[in-house]
Amino acid sequence: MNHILLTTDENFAQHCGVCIVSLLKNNPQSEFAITVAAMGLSELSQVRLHQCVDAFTNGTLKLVEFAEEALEPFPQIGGYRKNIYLRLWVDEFFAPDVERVLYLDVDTLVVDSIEELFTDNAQDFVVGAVDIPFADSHNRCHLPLEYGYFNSGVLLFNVARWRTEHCRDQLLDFLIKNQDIALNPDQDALNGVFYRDRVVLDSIYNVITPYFRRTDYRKLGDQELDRIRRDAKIIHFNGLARPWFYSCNHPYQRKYFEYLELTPWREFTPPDKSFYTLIKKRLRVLLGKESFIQLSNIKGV
Ligand SMILES: [Mn+2]
Repeated sequence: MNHILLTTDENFAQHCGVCIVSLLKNNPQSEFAITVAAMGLSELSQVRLHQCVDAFTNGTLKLVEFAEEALEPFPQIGGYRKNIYLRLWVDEFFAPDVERVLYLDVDTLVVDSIEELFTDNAQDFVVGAVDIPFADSHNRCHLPLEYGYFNSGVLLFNVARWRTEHCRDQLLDFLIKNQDIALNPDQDALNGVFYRDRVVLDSIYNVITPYFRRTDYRKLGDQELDRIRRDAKIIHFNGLARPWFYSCNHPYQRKYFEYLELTPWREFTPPDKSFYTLIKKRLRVLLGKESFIQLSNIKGV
């Protein structure tokens, strides 16, 4: 049984449902116990999330209503909502014998088997995560240059160590000391505190948006770029690349809408959907102005 954590609010409930469907559909050989922690999720969204899981035979769902008071000591930084910190309570959402949990941002799609994340024997880590290439956040996070800076949208938690080493308290301490500089609050804190205790996951487990832009990561070399695009297992629509906006030209937008069809949110229409947006979108490609690459072979059933 593989354990998964997602956190959401009412605004992202639909994307949470899409993410869950992508996970269950593309991992038919694996079984998942999914926990969704949320604050203020409507009755309707709760029912719908259950329907997403019930449509498959390889998953169960536990919904946890998170008590907001627990967030009080955590600083509110920049424009971020405090619910970004919910993932840090991973130890409280699962039974004491659960040792490993995969956290997924709800703006991700799982497009291939992720079983390997749960079957390897690595124990010597607090968290597993994927590097952000060319990140310039080292000074800010007091991070030695020889360590990579990771994205916190996909996190493999060693919950056993999370419990015994009081990791959440260590992060709170970092955040309070660095609240003026921690631009990406949870991510900076996780990097700043656990860089020595991180296992580096292959980039295919968190393929962030720049990988699908034509020029952003060119310095990685064609071979590595092609490999990551071809072998992608988890797509992360981070930054401004929101596939639920019609104007978005991310190559995996099509998959988002395919999985959306399998959820009770299938009636959703993007707020910016219009003939005008369609023409603009097509023109950007025709005129060579589109920053996203066009991919004909994308992953996911
Ligand atoms: Mn994200």
